[in-house]
Amino acid sequence: MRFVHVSDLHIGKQLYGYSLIDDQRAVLQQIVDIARSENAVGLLIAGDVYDRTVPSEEAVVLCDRFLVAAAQICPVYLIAGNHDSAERLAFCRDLIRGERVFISGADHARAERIVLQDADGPLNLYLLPFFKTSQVRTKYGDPHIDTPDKALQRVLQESGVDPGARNVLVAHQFVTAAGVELQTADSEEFRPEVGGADCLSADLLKDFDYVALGHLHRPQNVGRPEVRYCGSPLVYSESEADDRKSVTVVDLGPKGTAPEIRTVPLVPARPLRVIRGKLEDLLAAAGSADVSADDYIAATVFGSPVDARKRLQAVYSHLLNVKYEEERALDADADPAGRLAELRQQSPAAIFADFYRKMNGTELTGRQQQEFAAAEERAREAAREAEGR
Ligand SMILES: [Mn+2]
Repeated sequence: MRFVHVSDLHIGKQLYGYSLIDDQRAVLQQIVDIARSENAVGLLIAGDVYDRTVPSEEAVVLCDRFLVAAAQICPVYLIAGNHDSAERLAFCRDLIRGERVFISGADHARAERIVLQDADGPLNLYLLPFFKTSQVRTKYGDPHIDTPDKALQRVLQESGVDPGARNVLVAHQFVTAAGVELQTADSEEFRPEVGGADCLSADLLKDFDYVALGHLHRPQNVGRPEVRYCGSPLVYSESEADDRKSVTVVDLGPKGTAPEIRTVPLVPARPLRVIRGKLEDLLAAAGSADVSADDYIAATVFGSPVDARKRLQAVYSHLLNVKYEEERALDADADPAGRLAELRQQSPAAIFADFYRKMNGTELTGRQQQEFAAAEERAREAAREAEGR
């Protein structure tokens, strides 16, 4: 049974004031085309369908066209992510199930089961909208549900998962496993907390033959290949500029056999490029092999040349942002050993004063200088004590 797994569409998203609707229309068409060429039996959309709980009109129109087109290829199964309103997303859900669009309900504390059939027998597909621990605690009136793992345990118990059956889960949460460091991106509004206080443990998902996850925008597996974030279909922040976005295609055979999992690349209509260098070089780069004048451009300019933004804008039609890098930092890049030798000549107070000036654009006050001197003295004392021991 072959599924195409996507997530984090964020339909209606803007990037530095630019509407991404045309880019999204193009990439959603690619997803429909992939579902067709792969002969998928289902398109799984693992949450964050929209970028906002109250999506714009053009976002609703695009989502509408996308779901209609996709449902002509194969059934569509979608859940609400943290960016969606589960209630709004579920509009007319009971009606449109008949048209092969299955939307998770507004109940955050239970996964809905849909039973599918193929030559290998039944397969239980569970649709679980994004939930918070507090929602599960409130729903079941159980004060002991005070961690994400306890909440998930209760949700799975209430959902009646049969370990012996073929099971697939569609969910939108932070999931982690021992020894796994989640790869985050700047376009995710929330980050998994250090130490994993808001992360669910992948161990609790052992009864699922595949877990189609959304929430993280970079494709990645969590512990085992069958617990997978497929990632967002487009680059939604500078930090993802080098990511290759894709959909995940998963083939499930009989229970007990490992599913076959692979990716199919998505090609952005307008790529996002990060460029960095002297203003003249950045202006000259437009139209080179690497950069096109109508790409989305995040620029870092060396020094602080006059009218850098204006001049870049005159060349690049989709300039996102301009950052400046100090000449001093450049020298350091060019000659790190020399810079280090120079720093060693200076007192800690002088280095700190210089750093403060760069960060804040103002000088340390007398009081702040005293504070620093006191802190430095305490540090020296601590070091002397440590040596004496
Ligand atoms: Mn998201």
